[in-house]
Amino acid sequence: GRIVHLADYRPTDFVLERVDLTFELDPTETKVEARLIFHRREGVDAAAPLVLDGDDLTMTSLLFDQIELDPARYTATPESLTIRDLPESTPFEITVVTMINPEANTQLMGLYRSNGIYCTQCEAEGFRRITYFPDRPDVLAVYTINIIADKAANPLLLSNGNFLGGAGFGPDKHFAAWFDPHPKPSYLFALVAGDLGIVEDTFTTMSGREVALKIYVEHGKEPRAAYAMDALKRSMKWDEEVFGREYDLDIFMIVAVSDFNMGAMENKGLNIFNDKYVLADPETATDQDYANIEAIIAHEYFHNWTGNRITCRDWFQLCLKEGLTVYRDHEFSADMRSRSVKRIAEVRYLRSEQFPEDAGPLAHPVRPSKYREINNFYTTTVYEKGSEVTRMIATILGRDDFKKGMDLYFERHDGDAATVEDFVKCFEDASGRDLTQFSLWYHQAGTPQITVSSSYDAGAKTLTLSLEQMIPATPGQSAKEPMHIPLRFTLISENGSEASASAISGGDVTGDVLHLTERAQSFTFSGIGSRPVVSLNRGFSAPVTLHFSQSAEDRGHIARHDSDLFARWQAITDLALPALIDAAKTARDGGTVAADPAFVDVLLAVAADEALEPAFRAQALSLPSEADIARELGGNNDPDAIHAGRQAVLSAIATAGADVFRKLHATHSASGPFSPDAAGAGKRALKNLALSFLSLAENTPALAAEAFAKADNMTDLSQALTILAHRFPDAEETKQALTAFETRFASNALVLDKWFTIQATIPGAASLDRVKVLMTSPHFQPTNPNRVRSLVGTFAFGNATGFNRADGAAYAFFAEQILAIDPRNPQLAARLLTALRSWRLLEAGRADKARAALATIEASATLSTDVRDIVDRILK
Ligand code: DPP
Ligand code: ZN
Repeated sequence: GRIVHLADYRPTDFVLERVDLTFELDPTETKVEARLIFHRREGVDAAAPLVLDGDDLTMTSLLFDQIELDPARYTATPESLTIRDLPESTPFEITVVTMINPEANTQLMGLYRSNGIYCTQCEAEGFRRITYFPDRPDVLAVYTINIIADKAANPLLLSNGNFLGGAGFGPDKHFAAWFDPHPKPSYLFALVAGDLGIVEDTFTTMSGREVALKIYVEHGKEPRAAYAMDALKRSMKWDEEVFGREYDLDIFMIVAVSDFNMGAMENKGLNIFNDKYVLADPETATDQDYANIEAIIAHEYFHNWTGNRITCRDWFQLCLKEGLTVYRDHEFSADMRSRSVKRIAEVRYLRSEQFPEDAGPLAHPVRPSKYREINNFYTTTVYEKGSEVTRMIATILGRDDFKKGMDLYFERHDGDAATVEDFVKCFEDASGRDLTQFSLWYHQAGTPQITVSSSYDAGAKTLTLSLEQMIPATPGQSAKEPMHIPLRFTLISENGSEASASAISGGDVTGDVLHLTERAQSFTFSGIGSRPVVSLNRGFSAPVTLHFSQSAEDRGHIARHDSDLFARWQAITDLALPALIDAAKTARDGGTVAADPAFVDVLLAVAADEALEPAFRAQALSLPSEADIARELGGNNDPDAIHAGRQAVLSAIATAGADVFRKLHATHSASGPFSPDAAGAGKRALKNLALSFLSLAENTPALAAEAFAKADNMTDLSQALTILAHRFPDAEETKQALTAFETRFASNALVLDKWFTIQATIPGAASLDRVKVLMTSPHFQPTNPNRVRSLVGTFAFGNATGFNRADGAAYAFFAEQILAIDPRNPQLAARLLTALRSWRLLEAGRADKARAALATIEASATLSTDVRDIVDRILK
């Protein structure tokens, strides 16, 4: 594929006025008739041809104003349709007929069949696999859709917008017509046909309109859609209350399908979901599943305004809809749940997924300036860092001006295909602030590294905070400009209260936000009576890495006293990381790991503190992950040593805290009836962590086996199974539990994904053979992305010791898998392959073997553009 550059953007030569599509659905021979009305854009050369995008298309007929077009006037290939000699200014109609094969569409882009259901996925460039079209987000048109299909097999015929009507069509078929009055780009088109069950409800909007809500799932699964429906109604209400956004059609539909490359898709009025993010009940869904469903239902619904009403001018602007919409769904979940705990989870995810991306060969700016395959830019940088950038705008402007800016954005750009510059301008205009320097966040890749030191002058009663920012070089960007970094802070005095300064010099400070704008900058606070402890980047106000050599005492002080729970958790993490790094080094040198008793004391005090919410305590007890440690070590890494060191620290905590954990487990085991809410989830998380530590302290599978037998919900059940499998992989209890789980959920593919994941992530070199055996299980379907991700994906992303076994056998296996998946589903293969993005941080032996595996992929002559793009960049 060729490289697309942002700098080359220009509008289309022809304006698309309207779109009429007629689908005659057939599993292998679907006929698509597209009637497209265009006119030449003013000022465009009269000789310019109309060039439409295609992907793997077969055209059977082409009419111009309803008359067959002279073959001399057009050129059709599977990838494009070019039509010449077109009218200078009058509108004209092109009628194209293409034949497509939904059954054979294993890429899951365009129109395909999943479990007998016809469905579509058009973002980013799937529509061109349906018909020839100006398939780009700045081409907005009004669509009318006709669907004709066999009536018995497809009682349901759905598309975007409002239902116009339907009737019989010959003896066995019927048709339905849909009209979407909102102009939209092709990536938001959707069609669904088949036989599904339905859950219905209504929502009355703030202006009093009644909206019909419909969630379609496989027959028999209707009860498992209740939580999704509840989350949808809460999302609709929240968007009215917090962002003033009302829904704009008479009907809102969600369809759950079992084969889906992504989480979900925000098609106008007809969201299509990976069923994993719709279906839940206590018996089959974990608390994490419930939280994901709530967040993703909200995310896709919020796209109706941030994405659909205001869309992107081009795919370089992807963060305009994704970063902003992630920010909105984060705020929603924070309002529905515990804000601090939600923030901790977000930051954990950002650090474990986005920071490595930003530090490796795939690093790219939040708004990239070039791409070879847009599918490879649905990244944590665009989504998660994009959300952080939006959050920083809110932090810099403050709540009121941020709201004014959002209101202005909705007012000014409704109906537009907008850019990041348009978005930022709204906040500048609303607040009067200059965001020029701030905008570097969109353009410079790499996680800023901030070095901080503080010094207190008792005589002068001043505290000086010196900061220096460094943005590491990233592919294509060697030199970086200093950025505008908003850091929330407080000064905590000896007695734990927050000290206030009478004056500040050296830089801009607004409220509790310190604005770092220079490469190096010192802020002096005066009127400080005694040496305070500085708590910096509270709430993770900026997505940066702080290098602040605070003493363990100071960190302990923050961990005990900060009024920001996030900052307390961060302080515990800052205490834990050096201990875990030491442990990894000691384990590597063959020494005996000893955990710092002071750190263990802080941790156990938090665990036992009944004044703190259980979910927070669970977060504190979930030490930094092996990936966190590897990132911090930053090179020459040995995953076995990291794992062994971390396990030794966990054992030390378990032994020292056995009584605390026994009590926690007992207290929270006798919980009342199941509720998926945040409070219930927090208690279960704490209880299960206590069980895990206790099992370690007593070194017996008996406790987890008992918990497995008693569990009355999937969270407890899967946690007990995880403890058994990960800590006691060879125990008889573990074998029995794995078999019992498999038998009990044999007909529930989504639950069996957990069974695959738990086994694929058992630490140690033996897991490779386990994964190979599991791939031969009748439950494993190699064409289903959820199955592949839960087995091969979690092995590669979530099993550092197994995937990185020293002999390189897992890399070779992985390369084979990528090469096998790629011809079927390039998007899935490319996404999996990113698991090797940090191979250069491994010690030399493993790094060589990883490179060799990557080289076998690169050597294939038939790679998709998706995989070619990733492998080239990873090896560069
Ligand atoms: N636009 C989808 C989402 O993130 C993904 N294609 O919601
Ligand atoms: Zn999205």
